[in-house]
Amino acid sequence: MMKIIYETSAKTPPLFEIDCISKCPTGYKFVLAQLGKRRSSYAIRIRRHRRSTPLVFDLAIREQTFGIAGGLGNAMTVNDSIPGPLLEWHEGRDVILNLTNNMRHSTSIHWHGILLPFEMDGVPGVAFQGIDPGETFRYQFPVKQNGTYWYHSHTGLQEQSGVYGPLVIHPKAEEPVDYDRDYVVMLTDWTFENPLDVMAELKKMSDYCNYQQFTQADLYGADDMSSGDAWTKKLVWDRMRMMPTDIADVNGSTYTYLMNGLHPAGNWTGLFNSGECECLYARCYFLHRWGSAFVLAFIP
Ligand SMILES: [Cu+2]
Repeated sequence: MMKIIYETSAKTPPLFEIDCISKCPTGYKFVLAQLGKRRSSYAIRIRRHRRSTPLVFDLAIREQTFGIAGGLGNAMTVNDSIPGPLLEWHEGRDVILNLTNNMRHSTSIHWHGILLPFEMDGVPGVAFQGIDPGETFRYQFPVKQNGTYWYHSHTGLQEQSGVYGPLVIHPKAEEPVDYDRDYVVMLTDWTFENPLDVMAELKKMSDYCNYQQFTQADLYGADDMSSGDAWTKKLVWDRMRMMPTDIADVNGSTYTYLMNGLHPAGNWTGLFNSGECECLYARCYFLHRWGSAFVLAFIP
């Protein structure tokens, strides 16, 4: 698609830039500039834009009944999956992301932790208007970093409904480690409740998910604690307005924890061929998108 930027000010003549970067493999930019005050004198300048063509990704968000966490949920998906597709970018190359909204609500995608021009940041009400139903928004920016990141909707609680995905940016320089296989492990959570209901419950009672509330019996002390110590301990926590058992506001009472979209019984597995195991170096990218949890990971 050709993009025409029209720029005008009192001091400088009008400038038309025909950006052919998505079509032209050499990545040149044609600039049509007015040479004098007379309208008839224009010149085309060719400016080197960037060396390589941008990587283009087409993404579409829609609502659907989705098989997840051992049941069927009302989900919002990116390209019909949760998590959305793994996006692999390359440091030093531009990316174009055409995001189509096939939902009845406005949406957005925010590129978490990515250095980019503010209008590409994807935060509605701050950087742009959001993407209306039926619209396609084109994100385009140079990739200036490398590493493991993720993307997610920044509209309402759509992220909790499934609008997120992993993002890996390969470095410009040589990879710092040798490996035979690459695995991306994205850790997320799912609730069959409407996320707005979860939020409403939390606002009424922040510890509504806590099934290990303090009871009167706890004040009688236990084997290792006298009643006086139990009272003292309770007062210490009360002064902080906290409970010793409240480690996460939302927990497994409503959440199913997912690994690459699979619930624990789904048993996500990173496979390799037999015979490879002695010389195999697998690299794992761990991405943690849990709304309210902690992760303990063990590598045997
Ligand atoms: Cu974010």
